[in-house]
Amino acid sequence: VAGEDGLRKEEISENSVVHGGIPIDNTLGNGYRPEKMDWERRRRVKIMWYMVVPQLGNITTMASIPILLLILLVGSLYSVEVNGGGGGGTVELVSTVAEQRVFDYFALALQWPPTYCSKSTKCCSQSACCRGANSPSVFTIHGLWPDYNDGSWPSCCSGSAFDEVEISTLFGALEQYWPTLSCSKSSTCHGKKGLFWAHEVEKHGTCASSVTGEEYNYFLTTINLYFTYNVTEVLFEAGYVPSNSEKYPAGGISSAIENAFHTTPQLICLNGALEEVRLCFNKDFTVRECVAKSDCPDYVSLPEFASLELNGGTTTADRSFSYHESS
Ligand code: U2P
Repeated sequence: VAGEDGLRKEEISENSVVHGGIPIDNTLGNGYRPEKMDWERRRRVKIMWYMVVPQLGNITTMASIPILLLILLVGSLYSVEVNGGGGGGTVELVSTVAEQRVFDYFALALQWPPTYCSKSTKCCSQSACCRGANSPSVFTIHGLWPDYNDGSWPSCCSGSAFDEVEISTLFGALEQYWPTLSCSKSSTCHGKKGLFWAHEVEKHGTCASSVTGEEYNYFLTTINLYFTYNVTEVLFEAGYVPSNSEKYPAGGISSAIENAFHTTPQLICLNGALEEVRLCFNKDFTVRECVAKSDCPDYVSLPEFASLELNGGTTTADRSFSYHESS
């Protein structure tokens, strides 16, 4: 059967639907409980002996030796593995340290493409701003971010580098609901330029994996949340529809979302236009308040889409987005 968004949508179980061919778990949201993961997952940090041994030359008093021995003893308590020998004649002491401070909550950041795209003056093949008539006309995903209650967040935690093969079955949904809007390629955590998806999963997904699981599950969890908390539908139904002439009270937009989802969103604006709506969740995906406050003026616009042009006139309206083009 056709879904409201025109995509194929068929019931496959009580709690699951297929959106655009992607099975989406509708149990996410208030009832969703991810598998308990190992919170104390640890990362290995290599301490090379050749970094430690030169320091011995600086130790001039016999009194320092017990201190050094104590340091080595404490270090060995943390050690899980000692790789001796090695071709280079160095002995490698491998110790473990806590991977990251345990994060407190998630922020689901959704962006309004017309506002985001208004920042850009140039077009490129990977940018969904340049899809002409097919450019996104709904809030799209920016990211699912683990956050701390003090307003900061972890980033670029240990984990595998982005592998597009892992999420190939999600491409349809990702291109539509998590499109790349920027032409300037994001920097990834590995000092390279890469896809928007690579940037988000490497910067944020690696720090969320204790709850979401790794890459594929990070994307799937995020898409599920996005469908469960349909901000576009809530705002359009409340009369907050795209317009280049209307201004809407930011408080009204906030209240519409609060009435629907029982949490106050964080609104982010750019030059008086709504750019992002962020919803916050506990780690069991029940809603909660965000820590950061909205930065919008009292009245905001929700601009209509103005398509950008690719290379002086040719829009990408009839070009299908290829993730390979930006890699
Ligand atoms: O808000 C500007 C950028 O800061 C990063 N951010 C913000 C809030 C938050 O809770 N977590 C977080 O990571 C985002 O960086 P990005 O993912 O775009 O690299 C956000 O865009």
